[in-house]
Amino acid sequence: MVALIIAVAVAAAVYVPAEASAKQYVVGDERGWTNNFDYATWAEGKTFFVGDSLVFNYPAGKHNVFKVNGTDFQDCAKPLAAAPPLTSGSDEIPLKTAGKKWYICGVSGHCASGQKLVITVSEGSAPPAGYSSSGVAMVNIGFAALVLVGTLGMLFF
Ligand SMILES: *[C@@H]1O[C@H](CO)[C@@H](O)[C@H](O)[C@H]1NC(C)=O
Ligand SMILES: [Cu+2]
Repeated sequence: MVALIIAVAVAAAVYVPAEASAKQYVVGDERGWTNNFDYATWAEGKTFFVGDSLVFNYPAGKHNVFKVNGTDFQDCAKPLAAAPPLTSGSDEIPLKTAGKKWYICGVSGHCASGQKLVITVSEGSAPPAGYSSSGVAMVNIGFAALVLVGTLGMLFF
């Protein structure tokens, strides 16, 4: 009986959806988007994938979000002819492409005091090559067989 429970638990653990779902990252977590916060440390250890999104939360009017390039990020310079900043106070930015992404606050002095975020977005967390839906079917069949064997086992032993 214990063996059955273990077998079923293992089968259930194996049977998880293969595709990780898109994540929504609240930049700065409960601190939100603010100055005097270390966003490098916040981003450390996080792996961003295409399809994920960032949410910048702040009191509207106090801050804003400019998407910039690496040079402007280093210099804390607002982009010259780029798109206007996001200003809603709850700005969601979908991560549509892989690569480095840079964001700064355009309010005077804020970027210099740390209100800047750089992340690296990785290609989608798609199933690895060679994986196919038949793999899921096999696991399903295996799981059903386990349940059947387990049920028979309980009847006969
Ligand atoms: C970054 O953008 C600025 C304009 O805001 C531009 O002058 C500069 O050449 C760009 N740098 C790179 C590396 O693309
Ligand atoms: Cu700011």
